[in-house]
Amino acid sequence: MPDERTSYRVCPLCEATCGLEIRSRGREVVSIRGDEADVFSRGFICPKAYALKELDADPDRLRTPLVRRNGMLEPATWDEAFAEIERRLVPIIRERGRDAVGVYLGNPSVHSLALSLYGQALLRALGTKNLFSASTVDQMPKQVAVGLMFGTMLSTPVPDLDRTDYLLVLGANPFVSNGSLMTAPDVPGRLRAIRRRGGTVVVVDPRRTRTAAEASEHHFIRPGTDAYFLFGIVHALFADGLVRLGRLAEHTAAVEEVEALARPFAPEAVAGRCGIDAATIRRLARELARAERAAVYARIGTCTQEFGTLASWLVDVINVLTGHLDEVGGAMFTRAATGSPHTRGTPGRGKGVRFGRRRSRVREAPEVYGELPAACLAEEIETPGEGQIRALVTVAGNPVLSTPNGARLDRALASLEFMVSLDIYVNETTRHADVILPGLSPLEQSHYDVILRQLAIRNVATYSPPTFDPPAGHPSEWQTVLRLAAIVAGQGEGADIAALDDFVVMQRVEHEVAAPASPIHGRDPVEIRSLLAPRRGPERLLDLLLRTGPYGDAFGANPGGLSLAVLEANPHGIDLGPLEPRIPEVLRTPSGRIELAPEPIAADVERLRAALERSDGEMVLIGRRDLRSNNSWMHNLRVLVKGNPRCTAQLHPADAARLGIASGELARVTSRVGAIELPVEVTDAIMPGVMSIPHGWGHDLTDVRLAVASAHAGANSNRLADELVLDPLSGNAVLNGLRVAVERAVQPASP
Ligand SMILES: Nc1nc2c(c(=O)[nH]1)N[C@H]1C(S)=C(S)[C@@H](COP(=O)(O)OP(=O)(O)OC[C@H]3O[C@@H](n4cnc5c(=O)[nH]c(N)nc54)[C@H](O)[C@@H]3O)O[C@H]1N2
Ligand SMILES: Nc1nc2c(c(=O)[nH]1)N[C@H]1C(S)=C(S)[C@@H](COP(=O)(O)OP(=O)(O)OC[C@H]3O[C@@H](n4cnc5c(=O)[nH]c(N)nc54)[C@H](O)[C@@H]3O)O[C@H]1N2
Ligand code: SF4
Ligand SMILES: [Mo]
Repeated sequence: MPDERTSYRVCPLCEATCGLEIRSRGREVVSIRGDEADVFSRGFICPKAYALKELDADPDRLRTPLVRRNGMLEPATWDEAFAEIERRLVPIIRERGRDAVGVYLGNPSVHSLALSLYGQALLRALGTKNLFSASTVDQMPKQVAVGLMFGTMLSTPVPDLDRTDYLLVLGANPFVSNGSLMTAPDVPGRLRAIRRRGGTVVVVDPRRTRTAAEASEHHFIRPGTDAYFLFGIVHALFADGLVRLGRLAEHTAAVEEVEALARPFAPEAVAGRCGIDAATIRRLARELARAERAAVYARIGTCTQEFGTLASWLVDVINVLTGHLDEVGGAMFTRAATGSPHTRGTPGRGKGVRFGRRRSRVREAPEVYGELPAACLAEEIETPGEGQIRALVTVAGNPVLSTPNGARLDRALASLEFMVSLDIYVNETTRHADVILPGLSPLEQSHYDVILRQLAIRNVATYSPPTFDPPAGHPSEWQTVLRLAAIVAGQGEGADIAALDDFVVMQRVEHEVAAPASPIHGRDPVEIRSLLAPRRGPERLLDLLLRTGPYGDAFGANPGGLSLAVLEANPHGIDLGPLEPRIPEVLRTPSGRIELAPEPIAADVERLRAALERSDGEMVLIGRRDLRSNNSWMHNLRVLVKGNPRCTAQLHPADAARLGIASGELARVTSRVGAIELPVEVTDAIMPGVMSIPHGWGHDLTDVRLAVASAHAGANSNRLADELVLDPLSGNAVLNGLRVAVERAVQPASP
């Protein structure tokens, strides 16, 4: 019997970055526990981490490429799979141009070290304008708002959780999600600590969530109306003389413009629309302004809605107006070890961001950060003409379940000439692929959260080597990505991957030494590359990022600074300290100031004002998350799906009585685009007139190879979400606040 071994790694499943202690024997996982010595998580984990053992062993997780032959996906060798891609994809590019190939990047491409570092190489090689990602069913409104206000797509202030005394939370349920755009292990513990030290947590949500239940106070809000509520606070801050910019005054532009924009939104004017009374809005404004250390934090409920960008913007407007932005205990900017767009370039000034440099072909939706709205994907596949998508590459995504009007996209995918998926399952999306290239088990990959650590509430760096070697002959995902890049670049399926990797690194090194603000500016790129030897792949790129980052050793210029070798010697992570004030240095706007009323956002306020008197439909739909679920893709693990069904429609008792539906009975829910049936759960934790259905379910489609998930199929809430309704500034889908009709379904005959 092989010896038992203990190794440490960071959990890659959500944004919380918890440290794990993994005991293994040979290729077998013996146990998974929280790593008590992890400098950030101190032993905290959630039930999903244990499921890594089952994910690693899941017989449905793909171990070999699949190639479609006579209509069936069949196992193939890696060479056969790449040959098939070359044979089918290259002629499409040659005959119809690069835009004929669409790309969809899913959520795990942000969590995977390989995909976050090498994804760009594939996109560059492909050169398509038809790029889509899960960002436009998620946080794009926040990225648009902070880009315009502070200058880069990742200039997102994060609440300084461990030092704040007052936190206003909207549209987030971190007791379940473990936090988002706010990387921190054990957010529940950190929120409880705020109250324990005498502070206040206020939650605004149409549902009394677990986070709300543990807060100091909770207010129901009508879905989609956060911008009204937040403008009400802004109005009150000005009207009651509570605006106090402090140190930020000289760094902030357009404060008077914000005051003017807020004029139609007095608390009394918005109270009826958002369902929170004017006195409460005024009191919260006052409490926020008077608290010494306070922050407003909002997440997906405020992004995936009709006024997503406005709501996301107003959150930081309030943080600025109350003097809490960039202050200890307020909303602060991370300084990540690998650097970020706001640690590079000239401190305090930059190019800012621009959108709409081109538009989507069919709906003319503006491009945002180089992407088109995921909600446009189906129409770009279906609509003939120059630039029509005829082939698709999906990378770690399941848009049939995660993007609006999933049924339409499902049909569109079936009409493609060719589809390649990088994925680990045959699921609702990848069942349409002609070739599937499997990634590895999370335990067979190295890990570093290059992106999430840029949004962390502390500056922390942790590297995890692979726990197990990949199976013989199974390439790491960065190698798969590079091989695919070589094929679409016309270099053939037999290209030299090591040489390509050298090329990718050399490009980055040359970029660094050419950048005036880089700590290795002017150095010899060949010397730098030799100092990175003998590393390869993601480790080499990560080492480069760390050594040129804000704490880096700068290849000798800053002795004792960070490098990958230092992280390797510290498997429980390195704590680089709490967040520190960074204004003005962090700003990258052309003016060098905080743009409090960016022109595109100010122009959108009229749309909000025009809808002030509008009334909602009788029932509106919102989403929710579950602790033992992760978007669409972990339902094949028994430990996570056992017990009561999770995919239920929550309904207030008054609505249930009116509709004549009892708990456990099936409801039929209909929207403009479709209908689903699912069991009802009657609960007074939800606001009257609102129904909550989680997304990521609906595993009952033919040809998926998910034995466990299919037996716990649930219904796909995105069969209801309307692909034609977007937040106009960000192109983000509207997944919350959707009008639906609800009735009691014809009940199945009892057995
Ligand atoms: N109605 C509604 N819809 C929503 C949301 C909502 O709140 N309501 N939330 C939205 C949000 S926030 C998000 S992020 C999206 C998620 O949307 P997607 O990213 O499209 O979907 P996921 O369910 O995360 O699917 C991830 C895929 O990656 C695969 N995968 C996992 N690990 C790896 C790996 O290491 N390599 C590769 N190649 N593949 C891997 C899985 O098998 C799965 O197919 O859903 C969105 N959709
Ligand atoms: N267990 C688990 N953890 C996850 C995930 C998961 O699927 N499962 N997904 C991960 C991903 S990809 C993401 S992006 C994050 C998301 O992390 P969170 O943003 O915390 O996501 P949710 O738990 O869906 O919380 C959203 C809340 O918004 C509320 N809401 C809906 N509409 C509105 C509205 O109009 N206004 C307001 N104020 N509230 C509204 C909902 O009732 C819900 O409580 O979670 C991540 N973590
Ligand atoms: S909270 Fe997130 S990172 Fe932490 S153990 Fe759970 S899934 Fe993993
Ligand atoms: Mo997400």
